Amino acid sequence: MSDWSHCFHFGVSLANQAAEIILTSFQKQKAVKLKSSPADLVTETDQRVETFLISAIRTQFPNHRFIGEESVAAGEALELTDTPTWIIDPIDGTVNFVHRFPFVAVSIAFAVNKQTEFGVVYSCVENKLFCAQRGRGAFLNGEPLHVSGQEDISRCVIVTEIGPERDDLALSTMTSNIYRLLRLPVHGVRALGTAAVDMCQVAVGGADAYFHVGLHCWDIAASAIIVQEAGGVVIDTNGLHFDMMSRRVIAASSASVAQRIADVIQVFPCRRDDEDPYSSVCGDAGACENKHV
Ligand code: LIP
Repeated sequence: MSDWSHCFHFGVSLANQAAEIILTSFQKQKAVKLKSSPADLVTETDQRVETFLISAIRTQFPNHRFIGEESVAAGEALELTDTPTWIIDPIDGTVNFVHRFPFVAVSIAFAVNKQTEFGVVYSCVENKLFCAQRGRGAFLNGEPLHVSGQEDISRCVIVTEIGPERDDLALSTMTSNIYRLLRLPVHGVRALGTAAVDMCQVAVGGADAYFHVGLHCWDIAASAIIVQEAGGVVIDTNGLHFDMMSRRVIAASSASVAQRIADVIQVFPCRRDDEDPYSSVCGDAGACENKHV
């Protein structure tokens, strides 16, 4: 197994420097632009952080590739190859950042041969740095992490998100999923507004599961390995193998809770991250399985 520790330590250093940029602007007024919907925002700080990260990595590792949220938004192709690739969300929780809601994170993952080697999620207002290297455990500010191990869905706190989609199908699917889980019942449903930090709550054991449909690889690539290295389970909403490009995820304290959530929730159609943006919404029916029956 190749040792990517030098890249990992470089990534942690970059996350700390990115956090300084974010915190410098956190209390200031922000100029906001819209992307895919009135709730999908981007600020100058998002772009500045991503430019800083890519520039620093390119200087250190000129042959590596990148998948960055704002680069993709600017039209760069989204393709995960076998080449060492940095998967970056400069500010996960941009709406929170704009509103000064104190859950914003820089998320940095690193994949080789399409396998994630490490993930770093720095929730910078909280000053909580979550990280994991494949096969070496998960940590919060240097302390080992482990999931709750909860196996009874009725004793779970579940984290999810109402994403930026505002069409009737997506909104009805997301809200009815919350209704169905609460009726099981479960102990509670929570949403922090950042997928990366949401998922890290499962790694900490403060929540027992997280699920979401419609997010992107940069939102969850880092937190997925953090949950896995904390002893958790990460699968697709169809109950099968997790695929960071599918835009669907369930992360849980145990396989039984993950499967129970897969049985209960429904999904809405969304294009895979690596799908041609000009193809039909559900180019791959399997990838966009819609359980509306
Ligand atoms: C955010 C996700 C969150 C979702 C938001 C947004 P961003 O990512 O982390 O789960 O609910 O709508 O997509 O855009 O702040 O990087």
